[in-house]
Amino acid sequence: MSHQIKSLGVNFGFDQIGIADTDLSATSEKYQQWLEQGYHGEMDYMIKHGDTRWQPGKLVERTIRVICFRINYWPDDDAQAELDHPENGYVSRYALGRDYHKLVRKRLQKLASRIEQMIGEYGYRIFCDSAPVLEKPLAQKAGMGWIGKHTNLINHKDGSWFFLGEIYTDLPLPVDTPVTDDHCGSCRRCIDVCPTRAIVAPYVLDARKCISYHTIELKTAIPVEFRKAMGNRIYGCDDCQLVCPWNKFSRQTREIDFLPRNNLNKLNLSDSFQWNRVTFESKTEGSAIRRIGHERWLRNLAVALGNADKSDLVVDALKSREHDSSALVAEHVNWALNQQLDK
Ligand code: B12
Ligand code: SF4
Ligand code: SF4
Repeated sequence: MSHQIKSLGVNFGFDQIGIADTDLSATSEKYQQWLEQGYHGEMDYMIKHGDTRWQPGKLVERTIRVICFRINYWPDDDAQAELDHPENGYVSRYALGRDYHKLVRKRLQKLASRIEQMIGEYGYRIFCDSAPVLEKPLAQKAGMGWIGKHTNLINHKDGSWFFLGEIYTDLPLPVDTPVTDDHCGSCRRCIDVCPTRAIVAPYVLDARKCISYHTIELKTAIPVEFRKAMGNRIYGCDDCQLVCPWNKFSRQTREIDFLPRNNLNKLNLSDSFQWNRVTFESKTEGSAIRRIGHERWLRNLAVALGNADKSDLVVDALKSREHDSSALVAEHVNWALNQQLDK
């Protein structure tokens, strides 16, 4: 049955499928220490749900196995060139195409129903980034890779440009061999390249310092001390993965829905700062970017414009929103104008 499920998974477009048991006791202590340090910042949902996070059987009754899935999203474009182009805004490679939450969940639901057609009724629940699920430790147990010093899961063949999803189930499937080796060795490129020094120790990320957190999760003002370091990153950050030697040989995703839409990989900052709410929603339709909303989009872009090379075009774009009705946007525009004038 596990062979059948795995080949079904491949037919559904997943790049790897592995099976893990539900013993996450090795992770729970580290997770709690991480919370105690306050590294989760304003992500209050990380505190909720108590021990259901490391006891899958408590989250979904009778769960004894977790079928883990991995799907590559690397678009195989010149990400570094985009990052080096200060007039353009850099969007994380994961967010250029269709929102993975929707795509992965829909696909896992279909797959779970197909299994039901094959074997009859069984207990299951699907997840993708959705609930108190320790996706990386589960995938590591399912034999898909190791957690690198940048804290993403790395697969020795495919690097780290992939999403994770799971099916919790009561089926007594045979488990795969966990990856126990750490192939980071003495490398520390991700730690050294991080613009905001967010990887505070190998394998430990302080989310409060991470640009991905600032541009996507944080609902309030971006702390001033991180704004310059943000550069032109307007949605998420890829630097720690771009330098990782394991990503050198990443293959382009097989999923055309993950390829860039609406030129989101070539966004001119001044132009996209003029988008009104309607344009923002239409340009980001179906994309994960839409989740942050127009106001936070403008907040992020204002910071990037402040960091752009000095130009009248940039100053004019900023001035057009100097008195924005959103106090959040207006404050970031003000900061950005001061940056431009200081250059
Ligand atoms: C919260 C969250 C974030 C937060 C915090 C990130 C983090 N590292 O935890 C923020 C907003 C910063 C974030 C950013 C990103 N995220 Co995110 N995120 C999550 C989420 C929802 C939970 C992760 C979690 O539980 N963190 C809590 C801490 C405690 O976990 P941890 O850092 O992994 O720590 C573990 C290990 O490092 C280890 N550990 C800790 N200390 C020590 C010490 C030693 C000595 C050792 C050996 C180990 C060790 O144990 C810890 C507990 O398991 C998951 C989805 C999910 N439900 O799992 C996606 C997820 C991890 N994110 C994902 C992605 C794609 C990203 C970004 C790449 C997006 C982007 N381009 O901007 C960045 C990457 C930033 C980075 N360097 O990690 C993918 C990762 C896929 C992969 N290949 O691993 C996931 C799995 C979503 C998905 N379904 O695909 N994310
Ligand atoms: S995503 Fe960016 S800011 Fe966050 S740890 Fe990686 S390099 Fe640092
Ligand atoms: S850059 Fe080096 S240290 Fe960081 S995750 Fe990749 S191999 Fe590990």
